[in-house]
Amino acid sequence: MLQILTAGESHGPQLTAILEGFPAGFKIDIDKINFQLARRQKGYGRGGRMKIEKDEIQIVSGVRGSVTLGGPITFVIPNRDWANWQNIMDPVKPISKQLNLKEKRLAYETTKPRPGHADLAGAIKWNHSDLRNVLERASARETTARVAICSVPRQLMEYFDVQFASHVVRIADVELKDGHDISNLDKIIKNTENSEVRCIDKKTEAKMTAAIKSAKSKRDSVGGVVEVIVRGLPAGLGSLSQWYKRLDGRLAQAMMSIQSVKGVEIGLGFKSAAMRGSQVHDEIFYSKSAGAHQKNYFRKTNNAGGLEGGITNGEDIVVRVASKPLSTLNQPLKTVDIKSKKPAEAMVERTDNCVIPALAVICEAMAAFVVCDAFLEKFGCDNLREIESNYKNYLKSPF
Ligand code: EPS
Repeated sequence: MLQILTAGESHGPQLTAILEGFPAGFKIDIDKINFQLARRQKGYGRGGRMKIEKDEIQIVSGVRGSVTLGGPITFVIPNRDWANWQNIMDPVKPISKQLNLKEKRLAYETTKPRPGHADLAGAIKWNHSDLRNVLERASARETTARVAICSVPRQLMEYFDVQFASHVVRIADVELKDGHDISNLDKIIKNTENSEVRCIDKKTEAKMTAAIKSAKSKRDSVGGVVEVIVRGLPAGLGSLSQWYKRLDGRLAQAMMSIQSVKGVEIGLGFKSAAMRGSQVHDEIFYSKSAGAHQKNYFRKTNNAGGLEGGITNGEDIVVRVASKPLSTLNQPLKTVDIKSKKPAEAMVERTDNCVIPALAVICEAMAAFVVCDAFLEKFGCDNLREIESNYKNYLKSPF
């Protein structure tokens, strides 16, 4: 079983990520990991923090000469912003007595929880009177660690010819027209890398950018929807034998765990509820050209999003993920001061206006982790040689 753990506060010295259960003997490409981190940092609507950070990993365990050893793999990503927070966030020393005005605000104006944020729920849970003790870990800064560590399973999947792509299909009320063509993944990848909102259509891109700009001018934030596509996975990953083994459920949990996410759909998703069975289900065909990874069975439609019975059917996995607008607002909503219990305005922290382009990259990373876990379940997880041989046998075996 593949597992990831992350640690670190948003303004602490570093983020740490551990990957357990990854096979030995796989050569990882460090530049490709840092490339994923750079993709996550981009996007129109990001705030001031991204001008400070330049995320890059340091590998501290589980790898020797770029080749995985079989033990836990640990990455560390230093927070450059830490230099500005040492007086407040030191893991050992109490908050410094010599703070400037800005530091004082960051250290002590932390009793007015933001509606929609983890502030209040986390404070009640852990009995914290200082909301910074909650928000530092709740922060989506944590997704840096996820994207970094999930690049390793992603590279393994790419080695087995699996492709990952994503694009933004909605920002606020601007939506990419339904029925967009996802047949050419290379084109999607190229177009999204050249778009500051990761949208494949230039006209929609302009409208999305305008929606972010307009919200920003009103000191507001916007949410959106991203679509992730995973192509080339063999049929038969995941299982229907138990609820927790179903791959659609595992993907949904991974996506829902990303900060701000409020909805996940697979394939047609919610739309299928309003349609008839005859319109929804993907008819089955057989052709030698369909590919050994799906035993030559194929579909002309993919409303199921590549998953039936919680198991891959060899078609593209298509997952859509919806995020609410960020909850840190420069025009604060009403709240209650947890110290005085009096009505107040929610605290204001530096923030982004839109993180939907980054969400696309984070969702790709989580998808890579989940499908790699299922792949290793089926084809072995101790060493690359064994996995390659099992996979080759699977491709050759007739069905
Ligand atoms: C975040 C608030 C902002 C974001 C941060 C997530 O950080 P700061 O409070 O330092 O301005 O920039 O995202 C990242 C740092 C990142 O790397 O994505 C929040 O409250 O979730």
